[in-house]
Amino acid sequence: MSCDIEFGGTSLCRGKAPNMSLLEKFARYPLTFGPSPVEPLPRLSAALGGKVEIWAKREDCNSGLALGGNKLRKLEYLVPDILASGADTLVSIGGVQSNHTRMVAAVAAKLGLRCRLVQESWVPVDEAGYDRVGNILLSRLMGADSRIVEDGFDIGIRDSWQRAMAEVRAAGGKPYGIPAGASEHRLGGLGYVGFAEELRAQEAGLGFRFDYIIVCVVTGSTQAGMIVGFKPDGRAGRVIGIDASATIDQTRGQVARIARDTAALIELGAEIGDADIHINPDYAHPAYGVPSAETNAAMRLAARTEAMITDPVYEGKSMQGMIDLIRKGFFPAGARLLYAHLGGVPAINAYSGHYRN
Ligand code: 5PA
Repeated sequence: MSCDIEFGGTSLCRGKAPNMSLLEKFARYPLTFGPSPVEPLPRLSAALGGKVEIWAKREDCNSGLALGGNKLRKLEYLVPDILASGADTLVSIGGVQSNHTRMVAAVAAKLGLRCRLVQESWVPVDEAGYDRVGNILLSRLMGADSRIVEDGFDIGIRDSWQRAMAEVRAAGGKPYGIPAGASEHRLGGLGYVGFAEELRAQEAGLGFRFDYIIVCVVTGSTQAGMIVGFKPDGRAGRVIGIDASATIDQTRGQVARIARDTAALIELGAEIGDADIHINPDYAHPAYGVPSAETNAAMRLAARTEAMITDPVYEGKSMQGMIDLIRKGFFPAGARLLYAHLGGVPAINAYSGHYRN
């Protein structure tokens, strides 16, 4: 893959990231600060009985681009392909409060491209400001052409997105399509393979390995990439996906397919089996984008013990899942857990009514 963007005399695309052996042959365009921080959460661990040690890897603090988050790690591997395609407009899709579309808007601004966003009505909310604050506000600020449509929640390839690409073409533009969460994209799983390699290097410095990785899952390429990345050290099945889609069969199918395609793409040399894919469906209720009382309690606990802010759509649900699984004794005493904080905090502004008291 080619990349000819230069700044200050250095190429901004690195064909080979340090210690990224599984990804050596893929070009990467840096959008993040570098390895995201790993930090202990001692007060949260103590509040939950102190039998397990909880740490977090702060993907929410990974970049200076529009508040960062997991999508940037994925998009780092799409940008060389975007640049090689000669496209002038990025076209992507998500809900009204999509973090992913905010990140696509950020990448477009950074690359000097146009951006067309389809914001579907994924969440049945009626909160004042839902379509004005948080993620959509930031996307508008970055110059994206963000248009709200009525279609409901679905993580697959969407007609509304294909129509938007046709409209860009009809207007004389050259679109580059990025599906929801960058998941159904050939290169969408690579970023989180890199997460696993990055963590292994951090673990070497810490002098121990994490026993479990807890991660929120919806469109699937975050967990799928992790499964592939942790397969070589035997931890694929220790990646505990907490579903926030509430359409578990579709999410599970998408994770399995992306994991297998990504493993083939990087020539992993190992099969991804069913035992490598662990997704817990118990915390997505009552619906995608709607927090339960337990979600809000989990968000409050993380905020009040560690000042770690999570959102009601994604990370609040994986926090809820981790807390409940700890309380139920799912993890053996002494286990070290790594909570992957994937970002998403801007959306909390669209849910202010939940947190007034
Ligand atoms: C999202 C996704 P995957 O979609 O890769 O499974 O990741 C789930 C996830 N945490 C977890 C945060 C903060 C997320 O934003 N967000 C989507 C979006 O449109 O923002 C793709 C759904």
